Amino acid sequence: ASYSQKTYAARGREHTHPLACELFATMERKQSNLSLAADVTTKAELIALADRVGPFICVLKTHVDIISDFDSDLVVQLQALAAKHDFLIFEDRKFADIGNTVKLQYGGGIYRIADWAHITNCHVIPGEGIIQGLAEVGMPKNRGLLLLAEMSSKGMLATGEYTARNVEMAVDNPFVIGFIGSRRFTEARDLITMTPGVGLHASGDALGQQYRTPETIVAENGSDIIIVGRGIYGPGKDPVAEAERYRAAGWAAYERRLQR
Ligand code: BMP
Repeated sequence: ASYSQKTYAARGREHTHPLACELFATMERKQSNLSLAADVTTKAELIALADRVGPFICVLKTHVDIISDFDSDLVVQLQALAAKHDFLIFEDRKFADIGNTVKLQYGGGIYRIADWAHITNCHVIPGEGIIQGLAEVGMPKNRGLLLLAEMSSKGMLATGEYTARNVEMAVDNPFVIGFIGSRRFTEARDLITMTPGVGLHASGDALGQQYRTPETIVAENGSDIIIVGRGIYGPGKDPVAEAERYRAAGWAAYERRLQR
């Protein structure tokens, strides 16, 4: 049977990557396949949002380089919230350079991403060396990597042969736990798909974002985790009510998929 026909709990028991086991177990415990894309721009806003929405999510997705007052205390506080609310942290860094450079970017600089982000991601434009460079830093820390096999935005160029090469590289590299993309890509091993561009509130934004529903993404396409940002915290929204709405919608779509 396809991995998308198996429960998250069973996949967590059988997975070979300890971080994937932890992620699936968290999803099952919280009955949540929802990740919050917390694209707010100050420390205080990020901490407040993560604390309010934390109970409903399995993964907090960050862009630390948009925080105007970033400091190492932010990371300490995010880690405390991850422990309090039982979620993992995914820094959406989208590395895209040669292996040697991304090693320095991932492990060092101001952000020291590998020290606190359970998950990060990269483009494979430079070739397989980018995965090897990131793995040298992340593997000893038990981190996991997602490849951007597709994107959600209008006119994106990650299609066809490029997407297929992403899938081959993911299958071959044990540091890779999955993809950013719109569907399940392979049964070669249990790679997790996380999908941004999910929304019940709009069909897109003015800058090319395109939204699909949890039902399409999880029940029909076999993706595992929905990533929702402005649908939860956008103008006029109640983030707690929206987070619970998206959590319930994502979980219901997962349950329907198991029955298909
Ligand atoms: P929103 O739901 O507010 O549109 O936010 C989507 C989030 O997912 C953003 O943080 C964006 O950087 C990220 N994202 C995306 O939208 N499309 C992709 O293909 C890859 C992404 O990481």
